[in-house]
Amino acid sequence: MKDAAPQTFYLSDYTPPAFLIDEVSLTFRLAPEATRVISRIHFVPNPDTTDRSFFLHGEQLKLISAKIDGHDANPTLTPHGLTAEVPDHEFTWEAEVEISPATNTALEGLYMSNGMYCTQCEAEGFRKITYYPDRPDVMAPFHVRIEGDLPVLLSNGNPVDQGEGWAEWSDPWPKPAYLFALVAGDLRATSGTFTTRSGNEVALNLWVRPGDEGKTEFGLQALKDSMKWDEDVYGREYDLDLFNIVAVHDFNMGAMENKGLNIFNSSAVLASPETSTDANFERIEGIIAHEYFHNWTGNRITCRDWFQLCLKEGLTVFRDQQFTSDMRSEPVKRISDVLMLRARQFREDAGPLAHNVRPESYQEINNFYTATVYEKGAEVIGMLYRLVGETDYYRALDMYFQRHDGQACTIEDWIAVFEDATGRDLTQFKRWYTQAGTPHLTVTEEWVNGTYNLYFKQETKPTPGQPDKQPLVIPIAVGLLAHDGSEIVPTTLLEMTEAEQTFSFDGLTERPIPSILREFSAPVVLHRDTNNQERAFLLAHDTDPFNKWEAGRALAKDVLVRMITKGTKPDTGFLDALRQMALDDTQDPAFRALAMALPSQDDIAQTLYASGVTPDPMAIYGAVKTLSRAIAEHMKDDLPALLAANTVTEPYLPNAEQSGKRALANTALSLLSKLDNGAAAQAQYDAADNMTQQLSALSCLIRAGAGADALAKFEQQWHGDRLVMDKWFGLQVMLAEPEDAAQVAQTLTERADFDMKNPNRFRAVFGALAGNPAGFHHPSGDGYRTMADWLIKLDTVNPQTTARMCSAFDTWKRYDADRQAMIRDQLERIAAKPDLSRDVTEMVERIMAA
Ligand code: 0A1
Ligand code: ZN
Repeated sequence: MKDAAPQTFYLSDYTPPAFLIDEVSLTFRLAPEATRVISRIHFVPNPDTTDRSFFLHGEQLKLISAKIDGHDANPTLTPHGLTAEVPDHEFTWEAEVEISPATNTALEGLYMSNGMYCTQCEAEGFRKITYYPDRPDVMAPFHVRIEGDLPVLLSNGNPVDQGEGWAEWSDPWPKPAYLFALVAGDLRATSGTFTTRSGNEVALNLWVRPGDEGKTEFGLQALKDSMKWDEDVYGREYDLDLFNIVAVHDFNMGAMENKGLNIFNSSAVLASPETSTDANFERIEGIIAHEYFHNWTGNRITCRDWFQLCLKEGLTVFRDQQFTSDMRSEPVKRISDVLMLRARQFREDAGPLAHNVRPESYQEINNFYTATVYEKGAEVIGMLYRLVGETDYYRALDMYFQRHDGQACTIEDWIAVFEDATGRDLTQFKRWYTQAGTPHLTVTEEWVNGTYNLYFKQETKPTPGQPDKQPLVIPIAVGLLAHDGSEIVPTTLLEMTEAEQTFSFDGLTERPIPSILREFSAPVVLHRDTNNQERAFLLAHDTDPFNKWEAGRALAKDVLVRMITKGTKPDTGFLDALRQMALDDTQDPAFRALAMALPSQDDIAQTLYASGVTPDPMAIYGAVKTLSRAIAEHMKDDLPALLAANTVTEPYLPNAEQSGKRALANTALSLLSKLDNGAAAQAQYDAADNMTQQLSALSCLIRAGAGADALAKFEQQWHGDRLVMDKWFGLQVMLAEPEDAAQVAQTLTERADFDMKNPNRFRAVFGALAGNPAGFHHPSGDGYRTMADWLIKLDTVNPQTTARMCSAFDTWKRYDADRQAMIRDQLERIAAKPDLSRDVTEMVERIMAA
């Protein structure tokens, strides 16, 4: 059944559930197209409300039978569930439904992937499994029996009993339905144990399909490291006898924190040196930590409703960022996170999809698993951390766990904990949750008689539905440097609360050079009238690694913007500064690699647009290419030595030290390939024994126009490995010449191993098309057309992934009239598709409304 007009849900409409549940028993009789789900649920009237209406969510279910206290329930079916007459006291609901996992290509609810059964219930997938109050504030202990002719049958919690063709599981921790999970298949485990600090031995298993056993070791270690870290840093212990992780090939997102049974996209857990890059290893370690950390921030304490999603996601992202920074390099992690934040979240905040960290309405909640909820949500926690300080932060967290364990909470609960733990009034701070858009912070300086004044002004532009913006609390970390490079005022946290505010520093003997927004202490765009001489000074002398990097980045942007808008040549001041940084052996190689990377084409487009210039993707592409070549030529004599000095000869380890060196070596290689037609890259390709080196060499060869041979060899070597082949698909589209990109993508879809039902493969091709800005925005319009063709096809198969990919079009307002018209045509074409999903309808409407 399709709605005439999709319903909009509002935060302000929240009402508590009429009934709570104190016990759930589920029996699954698995069959690919006719799985039976038998439920027995004990409902109790909710003492907190007088509402006694009974509604159960349910979608795409075939109801076989329904009873209340043993009598026919005679339910009334509605488009989204059912209602029934119920007693005004506790009662037992028993139902049997039939579902078809084998034909479930949306990958929500119970579905099949590569011969195995698995589930994805967040946010609202459980209603596709059985009739249930599918809302996170209804928490219950689950007992699950699985019957099926498969060797491994898993669910949440601890195993109770099992026999030939059946298994029973019991999860003692009350949980919302979105954390339910079931897995059944022919799976192999890599096992380990972890002893908690109170002495409980936890069995750990990482389950994979036969053939993938060689890729589990790293993930298992990452899990152990995460368990230990959460004990050491947050005092959080694991609370079951067993922790299972399962890798599945078909999955819409990265991974899912189901209680005791995490389900992972295989790309987010399987790793080996031969098949995974350093970046893959780091991402996997972070995602395993993220899902594990959810056990406390998400599962033990969950969200009252989906508007509160950032309560679990912002905090858990912040925690996984802390973890990675402890495991690896703090500055490198911070720089990478800010790069990601700016690329995804600032872009979102500046366009038609801008929304609050805590949204106030939605049509399809799956469309709000966004960079704003996750990454800006984490930045908000980071600001709280800086404002209250480390000690009070952990004191507040202890209070949060103690006060709210077992509850479904709101942002108000979270803020109240910080107010109670620190005595601060956080009323104004809370605006970070209720006001969309990235604040622009402008600073000017003044030097009067030994006093140095920093005058700040904050401004947030209107966003959809929010014309007026209030001043936010902005923690601004500042340090002051003398002209000899020494630090005269170490990092100090200024707390800005007004729209305009001045901070003064007395008793200085010379006018300092300021280093502002150290560590990127708030998610804002900083504007400061400065010059390249000062930027070069900060690049050389800033003691704050983030701002040191930021100075280099600002230099590069300035050079690129002038090349694009004024037609200037790459300037030698910049080239010298970059060279000096690259060759400075006192700096961490990973840092140097980051400092040498030019801003992305999308970042430049975003910067130009923000300064009132209509970006031309082709001009940006050309400028980046010219500048990279100029850097290569400027460093011609240094590159071979830089490459050699950073080439790791020891056996491959995916650690920070080695990966930093490889990153720097690969930066050198990519510059060198602009001068030697790919000769050095070919040598590296032929000798490579790990994916990091193999893939970077392959990229260099493709860029140098000499990739055909290596691409063929690569395919020959890896055709049996889906995850590696995803890289092969993606790279060709990502690195295609602008005029070819759409055709390269289209041609790849014609291969037998292009399967649009597999989100990883679809994203490999079309995520890469969106990630090739000059190709996607090519004046022919081919990029837009090809993308729309495939989004229309995918919508019927997998609405959720289609909707996420619609954001490729969310920057349309930046571009010239021709491009805007072409994009609108494609968006209208998508909107006109018969039976367009609710997910995509909402996305296209929001994007076009701008
Ligand atoms: N909670 C998961 C993310 C997730 C969300 C939705 C999903 O399917 C609709 C799947 C996973 C996390 O934050 O990792
Ligand atoms: Zn999460």
